[in-house]
Amino acid sequence: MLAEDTIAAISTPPGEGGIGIVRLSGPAAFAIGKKVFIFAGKIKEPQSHRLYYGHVIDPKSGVHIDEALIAFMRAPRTYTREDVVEINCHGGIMPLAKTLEAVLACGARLAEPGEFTQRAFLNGRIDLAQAEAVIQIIRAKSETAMKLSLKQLQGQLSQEVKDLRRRLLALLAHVEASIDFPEHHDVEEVARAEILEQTKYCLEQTAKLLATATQGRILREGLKTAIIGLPNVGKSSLLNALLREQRAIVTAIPGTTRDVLEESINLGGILLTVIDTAGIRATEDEVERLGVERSREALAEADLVLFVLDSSCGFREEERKLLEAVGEKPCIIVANKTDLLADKDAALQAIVAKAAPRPVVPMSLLAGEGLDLLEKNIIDTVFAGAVTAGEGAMVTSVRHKNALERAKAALEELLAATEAGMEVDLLAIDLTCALEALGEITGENVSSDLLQQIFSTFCIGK
Ligand SMILES: Nc1nc2c(ncn2[C@@H]2O[C@H](COP(=O)(O)OP(=O)(O)OP(=O)(O)O)[C@@H](O)[C@H]2O)c(=O)[nH]1
Ligand SMILES: [Mg+2]
Repeated sequence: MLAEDTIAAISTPPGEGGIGIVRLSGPAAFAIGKKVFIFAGKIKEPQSHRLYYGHVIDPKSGVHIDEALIAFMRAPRTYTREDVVEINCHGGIMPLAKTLEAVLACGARLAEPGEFTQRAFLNGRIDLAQAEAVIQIIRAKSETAMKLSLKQLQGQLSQEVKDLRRRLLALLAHVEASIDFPEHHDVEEVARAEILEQTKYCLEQTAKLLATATQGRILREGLKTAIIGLPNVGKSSLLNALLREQRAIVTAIPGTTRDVLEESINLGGILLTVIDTAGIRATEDEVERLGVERSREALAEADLVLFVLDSSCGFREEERKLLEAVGEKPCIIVANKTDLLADKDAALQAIVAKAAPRPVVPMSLLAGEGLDLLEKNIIDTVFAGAVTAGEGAMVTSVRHKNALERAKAALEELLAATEAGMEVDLLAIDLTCALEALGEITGENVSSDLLQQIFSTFCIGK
């Protein structure tokens, strides 16, 4: 399966830095590395996985291009399982471009985005879910996202999916035996009992994995949090408090915020993408009306809604209507401006009664009160108190979620068909469907188009 050509790319980000790396992988990597490099000392044959000092040269003229370190890494103990060479140059645009040019002149081909990782997958070092975890690690924006992706790279999700596939393959073998030998009725009887039991188990496991998908996506991509409310209730003040920075303009004039403002905050290792919106009201003003439209869009896309109200105004009729638009989304009521309340308890009780069952957090953003309680409530509402990635495998990608949904549907069909005493050949069809869907996750069963699509989202040089 090993590729015949040798690929090369600049593997460090563009721009200036202390060092920059040109990486080569493939059968000619060592030969090309030796052509473009002269060792400082007398080295006949470099050892694998060691760094050597010397100069990168133009292979035609012999002119020095840069002072550098080079490492030769012998297959299979490498990222791609092929021979790999890494040249550490100075991290500038020119030395890297010139070094890349030199290795290309010696016969290497410029790598496609993600091609190094694709080779690691094709050469069987990692499966597809693990390859996808590599890019997730690179893109991780919070500690939790990073931990989650690392688990996936270590193969936790893959193990669970492979276990399910192993069970279903064993079933398929049973079923095919009874198709091939229909005169042996006992084979079929055993097969049916076994199919029932195993299908139930696999369905349960698939459902368990699917149940982690929403939280998995949020932990990886961040929690989309929309601050919603009527004008002048303190939405922008809340954004500023969460950011601990005067980001949004706050004035006593209703309708101050005209556009949505988006900022990221880190809440105990979780990424929150907080959106401050224009206060929602009917308005003649063209700019404000467009802002209100965007507020409604932000509301529709949110994972969590922070619904701010001015507690000195009570729970207004427009707020009841707006809360209806929030629907079943996780939502926390922020009862702001408690500093203006004469009888705090009574006023809050009235709000709690109208907002139920949603939690109400009393706050005074002016006095800086209630922020801790709100942050605790956010974690409780979305993560049921637990923000860690948990013990078991977690589904963090939409692609995996879709595949699991298809596997689940096929298993449900299989269960129903088995219970209804359908022909064994029909059961084989459902089994194959479930197997194919699961195989898409780990890459046992993927088209080259899909592979192309997945790896093209990678960066060049990875
Ligand atoms: N008394 C009191 N005033 C507050 C409190 N929080 C905010 N305010 C004031 O309320 C006014 C409106 O605050 P903003 O944060 O701009 O409100 P907003 O909801 O973003 O308003 P729009 O963008 O116009 O929809 C400002 O004058 C704030 O100083 C509070 O806890 N107590
Ligand atoms: Mg505002």
